Amino acid sequence: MGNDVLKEGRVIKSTGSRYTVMDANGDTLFCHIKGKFRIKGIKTTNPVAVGDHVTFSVPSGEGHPVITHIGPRKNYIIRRASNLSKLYHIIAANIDQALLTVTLQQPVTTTMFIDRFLITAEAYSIPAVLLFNKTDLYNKATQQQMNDLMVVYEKIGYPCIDISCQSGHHLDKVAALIKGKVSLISGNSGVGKSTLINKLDPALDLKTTEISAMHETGKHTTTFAEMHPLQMGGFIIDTPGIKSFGIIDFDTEEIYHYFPEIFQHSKNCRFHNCLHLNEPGCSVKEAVQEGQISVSRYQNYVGILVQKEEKYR
Ligand SMILES: Nc1nc2c(ncn2[C@@H]2O[C@H](COP(=O)(O)OP(=O)(O)OP(=O)(O)O)[C@@H](O)[C@H]2O)c(=O)[nH]1
Ligand SMILES: [Mg+2]
Ligand SMILES: [Zn+2]
Repeated sequence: MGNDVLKEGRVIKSTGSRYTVMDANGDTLFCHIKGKFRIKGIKTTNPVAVGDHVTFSVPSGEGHPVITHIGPRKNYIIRRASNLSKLYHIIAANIDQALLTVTLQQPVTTTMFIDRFLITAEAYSIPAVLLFNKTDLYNKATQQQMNDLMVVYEKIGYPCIDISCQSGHHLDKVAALIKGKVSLISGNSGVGKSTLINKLDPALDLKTTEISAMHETGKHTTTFAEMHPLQMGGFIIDTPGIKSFGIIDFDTEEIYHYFPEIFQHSKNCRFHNCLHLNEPGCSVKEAVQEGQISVSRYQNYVGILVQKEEKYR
């Protein structure tokens, strides 16, 4: 009694009322929460999220360890608890990077898909990296297409790596990138996410891990995120919900803020509220004409803007 020990750790799994916390030694234990935790500005269904740094007290006698404090979050991703709900569910917090796996063949990842993903990552303050997979399938023309895209995205500031899970090409680079970090892997179905993860850490076997969540009480139908520890150090975040990453409701005027190169040029537009469509004195359109901003990025920006406006008409 009264000799509770305070320890620190990281939430790696949440199943509603119970949290799996990994301590500094890499040991995991189940924790409960005590009291109320609130985040400013949003109402959430879950107070503690996967990825949270927490302080917990371990009772000297009987009973579960209890989470008593949550450290500040550098970022977090959320989704609505249900379609019309004002409540949000925090999927994960403190993510170091988002790896978007894209393929130019089997299947074709569109630049629209890439750009939608990237603006969401920007809005969440999560650094993004593009992995071009299945390069073993590419002929000269497809390779050229990939190189052109890599130039476009590298220039904006998104690192790009061409890889092949089949041949193992540049998988060492991906390993170096994820080592010791919390990475979220995303991308269209069939681009090779599971294949990649299993190549990087054969011990992981994600499917098996998911099924092992047997002792979850049937109360919650929500699928909870999980951080899978990597043997090399670091974690991979995997959740079905993150496949549709674009769940942020953007305001029309803020969309271009998440296209870093458009945002940069917008500072020189004549009108401070320029949307870079047909306004006179638009520096963004000038930069597109001069080739400083890629045409496809600009078109996707306009496409996202138009689609958003149509939704509310
Ligand atoms: N040729 C080739 N095929 C690959 C490569 N990487 C993965 N594949 C194949 O692509 C197919 C889909 O791979 P998955 O790893 O299941 O794709 P996924 O992204 O996990 O798909 P979902 O789980 O549906 O989202 C499998 O048949 C893989 O063998 C690659 O580098 N080259
Ligand atoms: Mg998969
Ligand atoms: Zn403009």
